[in-house]
Amino acid sequence: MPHIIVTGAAGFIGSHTVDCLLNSGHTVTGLDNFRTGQRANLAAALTRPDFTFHECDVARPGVLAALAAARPVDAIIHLAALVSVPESIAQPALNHSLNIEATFHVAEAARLHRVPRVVFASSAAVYGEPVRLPVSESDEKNPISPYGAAKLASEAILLGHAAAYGFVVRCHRYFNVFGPRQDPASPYSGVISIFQRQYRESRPVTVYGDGCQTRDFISVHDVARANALATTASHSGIANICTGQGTSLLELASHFARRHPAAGSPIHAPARAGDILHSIGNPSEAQRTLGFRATVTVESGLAELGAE
Ligand code: UD2
Repeated sequence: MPHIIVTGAAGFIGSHTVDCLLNSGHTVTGLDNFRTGQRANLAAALTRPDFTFHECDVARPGVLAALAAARPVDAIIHLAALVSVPESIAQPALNHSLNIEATFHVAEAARLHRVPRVVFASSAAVYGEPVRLPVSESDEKNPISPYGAAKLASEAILLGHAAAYGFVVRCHRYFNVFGPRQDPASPYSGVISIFQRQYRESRPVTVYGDGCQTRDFISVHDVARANALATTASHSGIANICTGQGTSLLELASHFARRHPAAGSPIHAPARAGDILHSIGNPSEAQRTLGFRATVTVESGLAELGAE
């Protein structure tokens, strides 16, 4: 059975990726330092004999390399990161360590221990405000945060190592990922997890700006499947992981309002500083190179959240 290391295994995307890999017959080693990940996210995985977990920090040199040396690895899926754009602005040095240096250690572990494939969690944040919609991988990259810049730099580090040392790297630029286990507690959580909690508690949601901004919301189940598919890719490359469909904040609020008719109308507040107006990805490269196509619509994804 292929053996896959997942960094950031206890996180939102990490834990779903672990579940998806285990359910498709892989042996998985999960790593997490619980900085933002939660042990509860791995409740199902931890009962499985084909899952091993290590509490450790992949930003520390040698940690990942030691694990890759201990047992042959078919792929590393590198999801451990500082995941918040505002946090990267408040703490650029921490962003550098967790998002750039940690990626370099992943590249080195792959080089030193002949790991044939690395899958990397990049982000639509590399584009900044997209120059056209839907945005394609070769379009201009103008990151507007240390987070976006670190993701772009990490792609380059991994692809350079891959070309020089002969392994395959797949960089996945995730758009707005949503689904179960996304922590709504932080003010910087994804808008869907925040709305879900507020509607459930019959509190009105806040829409920043006029609500006409659009996002390409993709289910975490689709993202996990794209990660698993990339562990057998034959060529290095970069792909948007998105649906190609935009949903405005007002449309999103009305989806929720239909499910929670008792909740009040949304409150409007000024647009958030640095907010991008429209973000919609072109999904064709992921389809061409991985055979990946998103299958979960926003409505069915919200139905799953509501059923929790
Ligand atoms: C997403 C990613 C971020 C980065 C960025 C790249 C998430 C959580 N964040 O940021 O990591 O990749 O894309 O461009 O996926 N909003 C409201 N009310 C709320 C909360 C949010 O109106 O209570 C609005 C917010 O102003 C924005 C939209 O909802 O226009 C989406 O906000 P978000 O924080 O979910 O994600 P985004 O696109 O800012």
